[in-house]
Amino acid sequence: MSELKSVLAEKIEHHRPRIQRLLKTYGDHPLGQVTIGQAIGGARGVKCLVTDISYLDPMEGIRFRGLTIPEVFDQLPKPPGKVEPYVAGFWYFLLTGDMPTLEQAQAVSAEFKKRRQVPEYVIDMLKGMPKDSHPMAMFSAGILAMQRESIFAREYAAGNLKKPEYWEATFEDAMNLMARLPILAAYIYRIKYKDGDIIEEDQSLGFGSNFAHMIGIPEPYDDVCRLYFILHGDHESGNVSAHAGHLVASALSDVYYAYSAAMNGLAGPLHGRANQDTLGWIQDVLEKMGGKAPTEDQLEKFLWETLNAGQVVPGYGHAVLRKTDPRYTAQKQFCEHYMPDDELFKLVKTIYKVAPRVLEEHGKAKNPWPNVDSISGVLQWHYGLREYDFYTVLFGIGRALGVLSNIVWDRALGYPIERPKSVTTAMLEEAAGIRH
Ligand code: HAX
Repeated sequence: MSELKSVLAEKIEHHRPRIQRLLKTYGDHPLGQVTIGQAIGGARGVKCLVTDISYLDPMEGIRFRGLTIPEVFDQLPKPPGKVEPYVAGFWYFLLTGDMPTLEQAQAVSAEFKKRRQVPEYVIDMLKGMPKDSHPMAMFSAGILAMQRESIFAREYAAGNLKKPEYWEATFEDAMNLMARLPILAAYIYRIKYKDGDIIEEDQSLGFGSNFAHMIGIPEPYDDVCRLYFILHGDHESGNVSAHAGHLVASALSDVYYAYSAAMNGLAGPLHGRANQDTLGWIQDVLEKMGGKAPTEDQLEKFLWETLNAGQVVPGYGHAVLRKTDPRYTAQKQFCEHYMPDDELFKLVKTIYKVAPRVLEEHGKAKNPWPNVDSISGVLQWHYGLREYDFYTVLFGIGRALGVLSNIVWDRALGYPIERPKSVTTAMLEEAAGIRH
């Protein structure tokens, strides 16, 4: 058994009685009331999911396993000579809640290397997809195609697993899928945009570096990748991708089914695709300006045009956050340090000066501040990844860190199949005392 798995096994043994006690002794304790507004309004704020992987405070932003973003980046071990930490170390941290040592991070990195072969039939299938398929459709299809590799599905069907052991087969699946996602994504990139001219993996390189190598972009793009994957790792459990993954897995569907479903949710313009749309919006503005950067007044006009056309300003607003997303701030700091003169970055900063004011005046968005997606594409563009419909796939690689950690824990703690109750409109009217 790997060290990560045995540490995890210990944590799980320790955690199980806490959940059992809460359920048995305090199961009827209320956590709040659900209002009619929440039932109609996408369950906003309803507390009915449990996770210890991350917590999102509306004012402070995300904490991973109790640590803020700067604390996580400060404490995670880094590959020698690199600026950004091991993604494998972050996976260790999310799964166990323990900050790994350099050796522990490197051990997980080595384990990922052993598991990262994407089967040939997946590559053939991707090559057979129409050229104009969205890369997220290719990503989701590639993950789903690998379902036949699931150890959990095979062992479960053979009747070999007892409930307390479900997590172990799920952990093996999660390790395999996690290791393969960057490889799958790189294949998609090369097939879709580079005429199928595939760059083979390099066993001397880890999760982020090998991805950068297979995409075909030199250093320091590997650091950008590690930063990007970690920042997008998790955002507690209620967002569409995390929730979709949890929901599908709750039916004891394996991680391939569950993560493919999560990616279908991430592909939506109100969720992960906002990073693609942000770059698209900025490019539109530049095109209308004949390539010149707009002034603040001109930007204000473009923002109003977008809003008056009934569209959202991509990269702004959030369902939970009520201030600037610290994931935006972390990327901004990277840009300030490594690419302060980049024209697009300057434009993103100008948008930051104007958009919150315009959104406030517009009066609809509860949060006029930028989220993670308003800046992430600028880094990619700067370092040479300019096919911006691919950006959500990058998000999808990172998001697996949180979603798959959660699914391993869901299995370990025996969380049941999810099944909230629906009501009819007439029942809501009756509850409100409305008479027809
Ligand atoms: N531009 C214009 N209008 C916006 C807006 C924006 N950026 N953000 C919210 N609104 C509007 C909503 O569309 C809604 O309008 P209606 O009443 O007409 O339906 C109203 O303001 C209230 O919405 P809200 O309560 O503030 O926000 P929601 O919780 O409903 O939605 C969203 C949160 C992130 C989906 C929303 O802010 C949005 O559409 N933002 C733009 C897209 C985006 O950046 N998405 C990525 C979010 C981060 C993420 O998940 N990344 O994956």
